Amino acid sequence: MLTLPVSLLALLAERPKLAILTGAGVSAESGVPTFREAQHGLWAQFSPQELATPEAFANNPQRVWDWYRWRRELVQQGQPNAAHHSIAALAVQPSQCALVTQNVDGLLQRAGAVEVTELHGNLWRQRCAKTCGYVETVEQPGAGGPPPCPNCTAQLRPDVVWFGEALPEQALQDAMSAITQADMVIVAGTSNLVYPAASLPLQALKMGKTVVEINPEQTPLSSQADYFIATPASEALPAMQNSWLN
Ligand code: BJW
Ligand code: ZN
Repeated sequence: MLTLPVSLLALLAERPKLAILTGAGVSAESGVPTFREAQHGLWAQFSPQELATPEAFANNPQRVWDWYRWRRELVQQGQPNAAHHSIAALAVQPSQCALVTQNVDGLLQRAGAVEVTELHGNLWRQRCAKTCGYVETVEQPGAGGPPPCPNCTAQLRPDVVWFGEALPEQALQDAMSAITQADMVIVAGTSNLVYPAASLPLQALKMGKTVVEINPEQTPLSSQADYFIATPASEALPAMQNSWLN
């Protein structure tokens, strides 16, 4: 059983308002690969320029679509893990604990979380690749190529944020407001390398919030965070949940 630092346990017992920011590491134990890990990360096998940019989709929509279908299949086969369940339990009252994720897998929602700010979109939505504004949710990975937009002549694309694209404005605003309202910001399972998401913990530090990082590996945030818990999220988050709820 993981023992958290005594001073962190004492802080948690005061029931601070929380904001939890998550990244791919939180879903790793559900069998969903991370991006930047040297052995198993998606970017060790695939080129982000060829799969996660608007240019890649324009040049080879079928290739990009096939890759996203495979990613949907992986997520469909996985189940929420102990970290997702703890986060969902912590956020039963969203006014006391706000959730912000970079993940597109929907696993927090499958664990029961109702209000999740998604900074990078969601794999289970697709939208018009042009500007007509059509968007739909899907439940199955789907077969074939990118479907035609029912509203115009374009194709549909995954409703995720690719490199070089702006994050959804409302989601960024909600993330900032989650941090502003929190006393403690928990940053779990992210390499803290992708901006603007990586700037959120830095802003929290500037605002004087207590920042707790959970990651088995060091990141650029680790030396600045108030607490760096070098443990998998599936162990650290249940331990934090116990102290906060009791
Ligand atoms: C565990 C664990 C366990 C493992 N428990 N932990 C130079 C400087 C600054 C910025 C830039 C720059 N050059 C370019 C940029 C901008 C760029 C960027 O930040 N690039 C950096 C890589 C340098 N950013 C953008 O382009 C963003 N847009 C933008 O800036 O727009 C500007 C604009 C404004 C106005 C108009 C137009 C434009 C968009 C970024 C979009 C990112 N998209 C992706 C793909 C989403 C869709 C999909 O999934 O396919 O988002 S990339 C990928 O990275 C994905 C993730 O959400 C994101 C973050 O990754 P994450 O979650 O941190 O995963 P990993 O793999 O990096 O880390 C996992 C961690 O978990 C590791 O640390 C492990 O140790 C840990 N771990 N097991 C706990 N059990
Ligand atoms: Zn359209």
